Amino acid sequence: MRALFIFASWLFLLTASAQRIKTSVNSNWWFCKGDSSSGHWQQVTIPHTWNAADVLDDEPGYYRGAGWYKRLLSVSPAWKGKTIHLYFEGANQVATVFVNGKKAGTHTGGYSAFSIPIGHLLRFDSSATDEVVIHLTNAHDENIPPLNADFSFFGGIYRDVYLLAADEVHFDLDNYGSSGVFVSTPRVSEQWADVQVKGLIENAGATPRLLQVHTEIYDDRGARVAQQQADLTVGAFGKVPFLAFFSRLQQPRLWSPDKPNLYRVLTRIIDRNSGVTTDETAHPLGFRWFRFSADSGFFLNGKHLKLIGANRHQDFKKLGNALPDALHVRDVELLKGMGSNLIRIAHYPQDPAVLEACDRLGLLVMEEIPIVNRITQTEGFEANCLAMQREMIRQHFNHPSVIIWAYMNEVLIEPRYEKGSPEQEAYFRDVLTLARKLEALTRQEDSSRYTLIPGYGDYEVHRRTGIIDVAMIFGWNLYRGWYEETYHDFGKYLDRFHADYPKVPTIITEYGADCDVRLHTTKPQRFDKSMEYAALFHAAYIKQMMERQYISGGAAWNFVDFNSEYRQEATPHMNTKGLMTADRIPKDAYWIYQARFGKEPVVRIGSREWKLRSGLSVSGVDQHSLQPVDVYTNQPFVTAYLNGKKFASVKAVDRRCRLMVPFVDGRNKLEVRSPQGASDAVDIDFELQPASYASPLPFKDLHVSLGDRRQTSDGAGRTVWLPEQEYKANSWGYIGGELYRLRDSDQIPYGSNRAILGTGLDPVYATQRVNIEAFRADVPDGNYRVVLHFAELGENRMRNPAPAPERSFDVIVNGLLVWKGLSNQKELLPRQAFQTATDVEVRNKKGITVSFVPLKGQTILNAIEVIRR
Ligand code: GCB
Repeated sequence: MRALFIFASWLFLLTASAQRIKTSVNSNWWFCKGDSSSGHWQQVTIPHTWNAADVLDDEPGYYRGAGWYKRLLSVSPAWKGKTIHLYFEGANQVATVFVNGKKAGTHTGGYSAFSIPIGHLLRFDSSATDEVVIHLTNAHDENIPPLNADFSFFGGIYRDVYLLAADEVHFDLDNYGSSGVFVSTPRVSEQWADVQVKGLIENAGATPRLLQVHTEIYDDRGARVAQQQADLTVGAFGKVPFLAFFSRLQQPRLWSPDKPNLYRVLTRIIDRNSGVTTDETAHPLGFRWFRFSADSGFFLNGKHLKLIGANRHQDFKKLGNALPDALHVRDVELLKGMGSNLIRIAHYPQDPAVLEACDRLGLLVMEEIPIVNRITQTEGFEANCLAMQREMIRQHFNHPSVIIWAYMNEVLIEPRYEKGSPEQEAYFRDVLTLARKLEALTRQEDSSRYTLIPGYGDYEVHRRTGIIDVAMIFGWNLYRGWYEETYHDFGKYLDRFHADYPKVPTIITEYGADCDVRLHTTKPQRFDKSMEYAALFHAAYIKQMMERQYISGGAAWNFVDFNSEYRQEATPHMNTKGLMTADRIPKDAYWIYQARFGKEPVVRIGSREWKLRSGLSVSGVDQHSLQPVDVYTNQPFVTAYLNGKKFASVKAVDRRCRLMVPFVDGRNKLEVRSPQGASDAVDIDFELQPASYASPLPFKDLHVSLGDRRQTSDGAGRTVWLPEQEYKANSWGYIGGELYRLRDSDQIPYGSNRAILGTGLDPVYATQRVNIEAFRADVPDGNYRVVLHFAELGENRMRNPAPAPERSFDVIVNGLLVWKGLSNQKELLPRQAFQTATDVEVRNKKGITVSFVPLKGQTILNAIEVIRR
């Protein structure tokens, strides 16, 4: 181990310059999970999380506890006298840093950067190394937000770590993880702009120093447009403020989403005696001004701009929160490519790479600290919240893309106290007190941005508590058409708010619908989690948002599917409201935004990843199946070709062309072209199911999901499950029974919302037919395997589902009793996939009949397969 450590060590060399050196130290760390350092150590590279694997299993829950990291540093003796820090961009959530066995510092909070001075603990001995050890914990702590939220709190040093060495005279390194230099534009117009640069300079040495601060502004093309210098003196171990004010810089090239012209500010500290630069920082600078109006929405640089975009979690398939910078940047590019001009960095500050990309690519940012769902009514909690807000603002102050600082997402929602109880009233009062403190702090830290609190769709509770009046903007997280009834009234909800609060600007901080890319339907319905329902949902929100000028804009929830360990969805442990999958495959909603807001010609075939489809042949024609395919486009019409042959020319309605595609059995090459030449093509494999077994079409293996109106692909491109149909002669289907449906007021209108264990095919098992009498398939004579799938869904409730009442039934296949008394007291375990197969020989055109005979309670069937052997 020791040898490896030495191998892993680094020698930091002093460069000729006296300036600041910042080098990443991501490699060669050793990690040990658990609370003792005697455990098993493994070599890891940062970004790292210890939860990436344990959120992939069937079990709810993930490790919330301690972990240790260690690494050797070999710091050159020449660095003695420098100010040396370890700089962490983020580690979740309480980190204590030790150097050579002594505590260097600690930091609370998993989502902001922090800087720990370590110079005083280093050896500066070329024959010895220094050891850095970090104790980190992501254990729940009532005083640290987030307490409870719909995402997984991955533990680990999941963002870059740097070693930072500055000359003893430097810009303040002890300022909430910020650069210590703050750039602002107090006044901007098309003709001229003022720029202010300020901060503190520290002299960590024992002799007073005569210094000069040199500030330069470079335009987006690299030309220097202004400079200033000021002399100052800093006493021994002292700090002095500096300020550079550039008045009326002429003709600034404005920053906007369309033209994100980025200037740069360079500040340098020069020793007046030696002429040596002792420290230097560079910051982005964007010239823009903006305002929110309660009546007419958002204005940037004097022009009205509807804010359109999405929320973004720092989460990627199999990586958890430990993303390399390139993936952060790519998300911003993908969001921009959707035609957006807005990102809500939710629910916590994110990697600096995100903000840098927003500045560069032109996305307006609202950012917030992770107070989600509830607060703790303690001083400790309050102190942590205030510190987090201060860290966020100081660390990201210089990004021109940021326009809103937010805090407190839906904190009135937690049903901890009985409605109307004194405890609840006291809780509300404490929420308001904390909100006012955060508001005051935010405005004091930064008077150039807006403040915002996001609430949820219970209008009354927000009105009654007075929380709407605290921040400058009120944000609404609205799920009309998802958690509540129809999306058609989402605009009306806001109209009421606007009428009651004519002076409060508003923006839709969230709206979204779950969408599992394996699920498709021609009959979209709330809670079916299909691609098609989510597409309708987003189109409806966009329309109502665009119709109302007072709505500043909206951010869809979420840009990506993300881990939420306690969620039970069609894909358990995931929130699937993303416009993209967890590995960034666009869903149809993404194309809807692109077709509506994208600048380039857009022609996109929807559901392009749905490569294996199935459907019934058109009766009498027996050549093909007619299936709808949506094309999202900003072109007037598209012409469509199937396997090289033109079959339709369709006009766009609301940026969508609906094709009826005559899919043939086997490979289908679908191509669409617009008059301007933009085009798209996909290859789709189609399984043509004979509508009637009397037709000349050959038998195709049948996979049917009962109680289901969706077509489900297995995700691996092998099996496609058809929605149920009622039995018709010469065909197949169920006889008798009804859909498994809601049994209480929680209103889950589709199947069960619980995870099914022992399968990846949760959606197939999550719907069922109850009281079914039989399933018949009039298949041709031959040998078949019949596979039956069951799952005990229990009562259909959002919370605490009760077990289903006792049931037991016989299963008879073509007259043969194959299961005697299949029962939820024995084989059918709660929410556990259960399947059983039986072989049948079909003779004399008798087909297959599977009968379900109740002995006690109701019969059920979740899915059935008929496979030719
Ligand atoms: C919300 C929350 C967000 C959730 C989302 C959902 O209102 O702010 O954290 O993930 O709803 O999907 O339920």
